[in-house]
Amino acid sequence: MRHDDFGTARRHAPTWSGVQGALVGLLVTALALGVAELAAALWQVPGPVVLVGDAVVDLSPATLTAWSMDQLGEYQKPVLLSGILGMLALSAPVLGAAALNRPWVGYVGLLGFAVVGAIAVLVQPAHGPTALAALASGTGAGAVGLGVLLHQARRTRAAGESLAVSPSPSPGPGQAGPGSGTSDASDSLGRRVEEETGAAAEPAGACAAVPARRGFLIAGAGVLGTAVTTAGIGRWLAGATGAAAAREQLRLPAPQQPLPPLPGSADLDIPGLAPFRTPNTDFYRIDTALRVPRVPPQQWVLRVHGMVDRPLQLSFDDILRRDLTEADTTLTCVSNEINGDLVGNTRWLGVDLAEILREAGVAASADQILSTSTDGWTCGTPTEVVLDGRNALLAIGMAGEPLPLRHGFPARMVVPGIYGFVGATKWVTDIKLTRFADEQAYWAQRGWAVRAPIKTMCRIDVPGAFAEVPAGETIVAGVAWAQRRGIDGVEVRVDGGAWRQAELAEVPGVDTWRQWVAELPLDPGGHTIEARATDGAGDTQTGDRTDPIPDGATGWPSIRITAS
Ligand SMILES: Nc1nc2c(c(=O)[nH]1)N[C@H]1C(S)=C(S)[C@@H](COP(=O)(O)O)O[C@H]1N2
Ligand SMILES: [Mo]
Repeated sequence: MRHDDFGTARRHAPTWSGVQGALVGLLVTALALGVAELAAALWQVPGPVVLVGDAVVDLSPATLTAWSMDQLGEYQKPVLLSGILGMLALSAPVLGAAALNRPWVGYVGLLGFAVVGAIAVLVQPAHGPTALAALASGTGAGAVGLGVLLHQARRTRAAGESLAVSPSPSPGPGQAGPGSGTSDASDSLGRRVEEETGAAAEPAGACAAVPARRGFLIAGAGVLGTAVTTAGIGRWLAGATGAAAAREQLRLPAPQQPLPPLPGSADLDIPGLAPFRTPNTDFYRIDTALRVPRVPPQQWVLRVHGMVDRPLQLSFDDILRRDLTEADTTLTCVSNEINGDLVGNTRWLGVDLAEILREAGVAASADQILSTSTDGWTCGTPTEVVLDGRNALLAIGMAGEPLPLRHGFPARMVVPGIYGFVGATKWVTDIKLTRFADEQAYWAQRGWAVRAPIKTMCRIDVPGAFAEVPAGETIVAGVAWAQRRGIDGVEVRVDGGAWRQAELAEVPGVDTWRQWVAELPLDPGGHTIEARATDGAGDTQTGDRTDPIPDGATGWPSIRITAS
C-alpha cells in the first residue's frame, strides 16, 4: 500500500484498505465455499471442506490418526474441520489484501485452494468427477466475486487517491501498465487512468470516496448474501432430500423367522453395567469418514463382482424383497483397549450374506471379500468365514430401526467373530471377490492384520475405576465376549489372590457378549480387582498385555478401588 505515501490519502487509506483487502479475501472464500457446498449437495457428494479433511485423514500416518482419535475422541472430526476453516480464515484476508494491488494474487490464491481440493478428490477416487465439478463451480463463483469486489475496491481507492494525486499529473496510460515492474503505485494508478476514463461521472474529491465505498459495501453485502444463501440451501438440501428423510420414511419388512425374544435373564440389571442390548444412540462409532456419508436408498446399488460366475447388481428394493433374518451379534473394534468401550451388542436385521455370494457363484481361489463403502474405505474379509455357516449379514436394520446414518445406512456388513475393520463395512456398495495376495484393504495397507478373529476378552464395568465402595461384600460386574465361541466362565480376583468364578447371565447364542457378576469381600483399604474370561473352546484369556495393533489387545482388565 505504497500509495499511502501520497499525502492526504494516508488519512483515508491505511486502515480502510487493510480492512477492505481482508474483507475481499473472506467474502470471496465464503462465496466459493457456499456455492461449492450447494453444488455438492445437488450432486450428492461431500463439500470441499469435508473432502479436504477426509484426504488429510487418509494421508495421515495411521499412528497419528489413532493417536488423535485417542486424544480427541468424538471431537476429532470437528477439530479437524475447524482447523481447515481456521486456515482458510487466516490465509484469505492476507491474499485479499495482496490482491488489492496485484489482482492476480487473488486469482492464483483461489486456484491454489481449488488445486488443494482437487488433490483431495483425486486421493479419494470414490468421489470422482462430480466432486471436481462442485469444486469448479465454487472456484468459478469465487473468481466472479473476486472480480466484482476488486473492481469496487479500485473505485473506492481511485476516488480517495484522486484527491491525493490531483496536484501532480497522473502518469499516462503508456507510461506504466500492469506488470510493467514499476512501483505498485504507478501500476494501480496507471490502471486507474485506463479503466476509469470512461467513468468520468465519478466526481474527484474527498466526497467521491463515500459513494465508491458504498458501492464496495453493497457489492460485499451481495457476495455475503449469496454465500450464506447458497451454503444454507446446500445444507437444507443435503438434509431434506437426502438419506435422513428417506430413512425416516422407510418401514422395514419383518424377518422371515424372527428370533425368539431375548432370555429375560440376559440382563442382570445392575446399575453401571452395560445393558445386554446397546441402545443405538449409545453404540460406539468408529470410521474414517469426517462427515457421515448420506446415501439415499433409492440411489444405493450393491455390486457383487470379481471372481464370481454371475456378477450381481442389487438395488435397495431388491434387498427388501429378499428373505430377511435377524442376528444377535456383538460388534467389537480391534482398537479397543483393555476395559475400553469400543464394543456394543444389538439385534441386526438383514439378508444372509453367504446366500448372496452363493448366488453370484464364488471362485474357489477367491479367498478375500473386498468390500468398499461409498466413501472409498475398503475392508478385506476372509471368504471362508462368511461361507462357514455363521450368521453373516448384509444388515439394513439395527435394534428394530433402519440403520442409523452413522452406522452405515442404508446397508452394511456384520460378520460375527471378526473385528469390525475386517468385516463390518458401513455404507457398503461394492463387494469384490478377490485374493489376499492380489489386493489389500485400507487398514491392512497401514500395518493391521489381514485376518483378525476376535480375542476372548472381558471388561469390568462395576465398580468404576478408582471408585470408593463400602468395605464388606462388594458387587463386581461386567461383560465378556468371544464371538463364535461364546463365554463359558469369568473369574475375578482381588490383589492377586485366588481366582473366583463369577456368575454368568444367559445369552441367546455364542455371538454376543455375556454379562457376569461376582460378590467379593473387601477389607478397608486400596484394592486391585482383575478379571479373566474363558471361552466355549476352553481357552482362558491371556494375562500378557499387548497393544491393539495389529490384531487386537490382550491382557486382563484391572481396576483400582478403595473400600472404607
Ligand atoms: N465405511 C466404513 N465402514 C467401517 C469403518 C470405516 O472406517 N468406514 N470402520 C470399521 C471399524 S474399524 C469398526 S470397529 C466398525 C464400527 O462400526 P460402528 O461404527 O457401527 O460401531 O465399522 C467398520 N466399518
Ligand atoms: Mo474398528
